[in-house]
Parts: sequence; C-alpha cells; structure tokens
Amino acid sequence: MKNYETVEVETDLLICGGGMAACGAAVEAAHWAKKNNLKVTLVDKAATDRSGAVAMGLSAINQYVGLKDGENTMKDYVDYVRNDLMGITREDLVASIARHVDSSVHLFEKWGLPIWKDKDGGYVHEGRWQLMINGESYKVIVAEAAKNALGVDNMYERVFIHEPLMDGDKCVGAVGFSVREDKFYVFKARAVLVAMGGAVGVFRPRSIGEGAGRAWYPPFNSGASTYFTLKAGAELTCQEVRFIPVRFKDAYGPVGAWFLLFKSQATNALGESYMQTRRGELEKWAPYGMVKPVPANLRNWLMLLDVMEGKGPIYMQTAEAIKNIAEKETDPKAAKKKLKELEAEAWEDFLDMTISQAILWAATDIQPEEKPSEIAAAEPYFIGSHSGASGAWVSGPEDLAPAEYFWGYENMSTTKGLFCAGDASGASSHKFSSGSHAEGRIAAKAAVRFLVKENPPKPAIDGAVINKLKDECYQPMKTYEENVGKTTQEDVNPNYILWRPYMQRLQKLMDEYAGGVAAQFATSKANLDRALELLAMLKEDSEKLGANEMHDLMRCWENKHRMYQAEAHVRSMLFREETRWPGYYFRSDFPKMENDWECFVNCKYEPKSGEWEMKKIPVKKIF
Ligand code: SFD
Ligand code: AMP
Repeated sequence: MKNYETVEVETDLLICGGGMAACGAAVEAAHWAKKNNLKVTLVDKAATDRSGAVAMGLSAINQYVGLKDGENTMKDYVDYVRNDLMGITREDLVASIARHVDSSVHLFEKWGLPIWKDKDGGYVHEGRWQLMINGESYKVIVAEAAKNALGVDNMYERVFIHEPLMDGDKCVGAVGFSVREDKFYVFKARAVLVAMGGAVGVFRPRSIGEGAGRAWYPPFNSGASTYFTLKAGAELTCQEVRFIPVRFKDAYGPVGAWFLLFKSQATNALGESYMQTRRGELEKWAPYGMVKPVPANLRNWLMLLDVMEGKGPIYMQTAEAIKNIAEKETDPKAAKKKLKELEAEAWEDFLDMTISQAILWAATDIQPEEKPSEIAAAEPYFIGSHSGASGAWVSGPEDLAPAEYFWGYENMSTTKGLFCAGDASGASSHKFSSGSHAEGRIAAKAAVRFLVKENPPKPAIDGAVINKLKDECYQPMKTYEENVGKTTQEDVNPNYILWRPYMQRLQKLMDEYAGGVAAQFATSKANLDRALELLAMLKEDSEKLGANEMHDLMRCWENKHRMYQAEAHVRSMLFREETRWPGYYFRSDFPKMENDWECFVNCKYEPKSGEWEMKKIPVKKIF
C-alpha cells in the first residue's frame, strides 16, 4: 500500500461543498468571521469554478421575489411552494429564504452576471418568479466572489469528503481524500456547514451505453450531504420527496423557458394536450390539484397517464409556440425579425446550461421553428432545492419559526454545530440557485453566531480514531491490490466488487422495486420490502469494494453515499402510507392522498446499531 500523507487543517467553520449554497456561505461567513477573528475553510470535491449543478451554467434564475418593488410578497412565495409540494413544506424556512433571495440576485448582477433587461431597464421575467440570464459563466462568477471573500489559501479543491469527524455525538469536522494527490485530509472544526448538493445515479438512468453519465442532474453530486448528515446523527426530512423533471428527451434540456416564456404546449402523439384532456383528474388531488400553477408532480402525472395508455411520444410544440409569438407582430418585417430572435433565444436557452441538448438538436436535424421535440420524464433525483424536498431537518429563524421548528440557530440540524443549506437542508423547496445561495448566507451567519455565542472548544481527536478513518478510506485500494492477481479478468473477482457493477446493482434494484422508470414510477410495500432486502446485501458487499486508482476510490465512496440515500428514500416511501405526489412516485397499495398524512416524514440513522427511526411531524402553517 502506498503511503498517504495525513494533512491536518484546523479551522473554526468548515464549509463542505463548493456549489451555490457553499459559495453563498463563504461570502457571508468571511464577512462575519473577519469581525470576530475566526477562520473559515471551504472544501470541494471538484474545482469550485465549475462544480455542482450550475457547472454548465444556467439560463434562468428561478427564484426572484421582487419584494422591494412590491412585485410579490413573502406569503405569495410560501403559497406557491406549499401548493407545489402538495401541502408539505416548512413555511418558516421558505419565507426566510424568500425575504433574502433578492439580495443574492442583486449581488450576482453586481459581480458581473448578465441578467436580461427589457426596454425600460427592468428584469425580463421567464415566469412570475424566474428571471432570464446569460448564464454560461454563472458559476464562475459566483465562485470568484467566494474566492475573493475567503482567500484561496482557505479553499481546498479536489478533496472528496467521505465521512464526518465525530467526537461522541458532536460533529467536529470532516475527513476526506485528495482525488489527485496521495493525501488524506482531516479538517478539525468548531462548526460545520454541509452543502454538498443532492444525488443523481441512485436510480438506473434512462441514458445507457454511449449516453451513460448524461443525466439531468450533474454526475458529481452523489448523496454526500445525506450520508454525512445521517452519519453525524442528524434527523432528515422528506426523504421520500424525490424530483422527476420533465425534460427534452435524452439530453435533458430545460422546459421552463418553453412553457413559461414561449407559452408552448405539450401534446401527445395524437396532438392532444394532456393538461386539457386530463383536467378532470386534477380534482382527485384537491385542494392542490386545483391550484395555479398546477403542481409539478401533477403536471408529470397527467403526462404519464397518456404515456401509460400508449399515447406517447410526448412532444413540446416548439414550432407552434414560436409562430404564435411572431404572429403577434402585424408588420411582416417585424414578424420575421421576431422569429429570428426567438430562434436565437431557443438555442441560447440550451447553450447557456445544457449544451448537449443543442448538440442533440443539431445531430437529429431539429429546427425548433419547424418541428416539435420529444419531452419525457427523467429518472428520479434528490434535489431538495428544486421541486423535490429531501434534506436535513433544520431550525428555522426565531421570528418566523413555530416553537417546534426552532432550536437556536437558523439552519442548524438536530446535531449541535452542524448546519445545512441548499440541497442539504430539507422541506424548503423551490430555492433553486439563487435561494440556495441566500440560504448558504443565512446558515453561515448563524454558524458564526453559534461560534461566537457558544464558543465550542477546539476538537481534540484521538490519533487512533483518525488512523481508523484513514484505513477505512483507502480500504478499497488495499482490497484491490491484495486480490487483483487472483483472476485473469480484472473486473471479475470473488474477493472484490468494482464501483461500476456495484452502482449498477443499486440502480437496478431501485429502478425495479423503488419506483424507477422501469416500474413507471410505481411501488408498493411488497416492492419496498424487497428493495430493503437487496439493499442490506448490497451494504454487506460495500465492505468488498475495490479500487485500482484514486478516481475509482472516489467512485466507490460516491456509491456508498448513494446507497444510504437510497435506503433513506425507500424507508420514507414505505413509512408514508398514501400517494401524495403522483408523477414523482405512486404507491399502488395506497393510491390516494390521505388527510392524516399531511405531515412530514422524518428519519434518523443510529450509526452504532445501524437502526433507523421513522416519525411523523405535524406541518405547522405560519401564513
Ligand atoms: O431551470 C462535494 N437549478 C436551477 N436553478 C435556477 O435558479 N435556474 C435554473 O435555470 C435551474 N435549472 C437547473 C438547476 C439544476 C440543474 C441540475 C439543472 C438545471 C440541470 C437548480 C440549482 O442549480 C440548484 O438548486 C443549486 O445549485 C443547489 O445548490 P447547492 O449548493 O445545494 O448544490 P450544488 O450547487 O450542486 O453544489 C454541490 C457542491 O458539493 C460538492 N460536493 N464536495 C466535497 N465532498 C463531496 N463528497 C462532495 N459531493 C459534492 C460539489 O462539487 C459542489 O461544489 S432548471 O433547468 O431547473
Ligand atoms: P424547469 O426548466 O422545468 O426547471 O423550470 C424552470 C422553472 O419554471 C421552475 O421554477 C419550474 O417550477 C417552472 N415551470 C416549468 N414548467 C412550468 C409549467 N408548465 N408551469 C408552471 N411553472 C413551470
């Protein structure tokens, strides 16, 4: 075995992750830390300039409330989110983000992000809450501000965090490994902020073969936030609330601009609009089925009903939408110009954030002004910041949170000193890129306040504990090295399993038993029980993961993280005996929404015994 150097970093606040929430946290923490003479350190598995969900850029900012200009109120936003999540939301958290999000957007603009302007200098809205941007460099701009605030010496890139560092039930930092150098990192901290995004690749993806790896959600986010918070003993919430985005098929291009800005319709292959022909179905899901806009999962559901009846493929009627807008110009010359403008905007929408969709359009002779394009429901993802809700159960702000939801510091999990933001914090959906940044700022400010007020001691961790964590970290390299010579084919070996077949086993079982694409997103107690049996065997085999180099070692740990995300998901779906989000998943044995399930499902993992605790928590309304 190689000798891996141990690098110890002592800090006051450790930010795990380098995405939107982490960059927001860095900017805010740096400000308050300077005033209080504290050290802040950030660690990202990738290069922060292009890491996380915004790596490729985005074409819109999906949360802008316009509070100052009186465009909307905090309550308006809470109403929108509550309805979209079929009643299950932490109104205090959503309101807290809504009152701060605009300032994050104004900062982005100040830092150089081009936001579309109308002829009067106002922002161009895609929809009520969404602003159009030229966002190819969005992440680079946000990361630059974080770097300027923290200083690059306080940022560690390409270091994969694989475990929390615990002192009894206190989280006192994190451990991880460099994916480029032979270095094992021990970050000792007096407070920790987790912002390592959500998870992709838990379910078998639609894309296979040469397309494998192409997913809607970025391949880099693999359940680290869930794993870390679970292992740190924190309570999690809404782990059943996955997100299934409807996207342009196979390259996952966004649909928001088409539906909201271009007012496009989606139809089945017979040309029928399922949102109209299936309107009656919405009554079954009242009161949320009756609200406007129709909740994202119900939009999916109406579409899936058509697909299940064999009426697919489903098409976005791009040509019709473009024509409708251009025809509003009475002057033929102006209409022609408008048509060209719309064509350019349609392409830019993809080029700004899903370049592969533009390439696929080009490769398959699609001209959006001439013919429609297929859309489809993607495989499930965990992204509590978008239209899913999974994440840690965190404290709300004192002035907004009901007593049951407040325990001292905003965004602190039930583990003292462990804060969460973005996808890592749950039940506060629809924060998107801007709200995640704002939430990172809220959490970081609270974490600094925690440090100042509580003054937790410097962690003192036994060397033996560190050595054990280090051994566990590199175990897959050791297992591989010791056994590779025992077979002639590297990937078939009775003594180890490589990350890819391990991941495929996880994805297959989730797909088939936990309501993936193959099961048309349906599941039941019998299926979920079977998923748990198979997960238990997979967990046993995780001890046998083998890796022949650093990159594969990262893949091993990513898939171990995914497995815990999978288990939290299966257990939460099993616990909730109703169907609340058809279109995300359907419990065929409990096919209706039930009033007594209008509550949160929380879960907690006990690392020593390996046991899970599941509970119902009431939804408290503040508006
Ligand atoms: O419309 C470790 N999102 C959109 N938001 C918008 O505002 N507008 C859009 O246009 C958006 N679109 C969109 C969006 C997401 C995706 C995937 C697509 C399109 C294709 C949502 C936002 O992007 C999302 O809400 C935020 O980015 C969430 O922020 P955050 O910080 O919770 O997650 P992150 O940015 O993905 O960052 C995660 C970070 O963690 C790091 N990381 N670091 C160390 N160790 C580990 N083990 C780690 N694991 C992960 C990552 O490297 C990264 O830095 S639209 O189409 O929906
Ligand atoms: P998307 O590109 O699907 O991620 O959408 C971007 C934003 O538009 C998100 O805030 C979505 O919730 C919203 N959105 C997308 N499609 C619709 C629709 N048909 N009706 C209402 N809102 C939508």
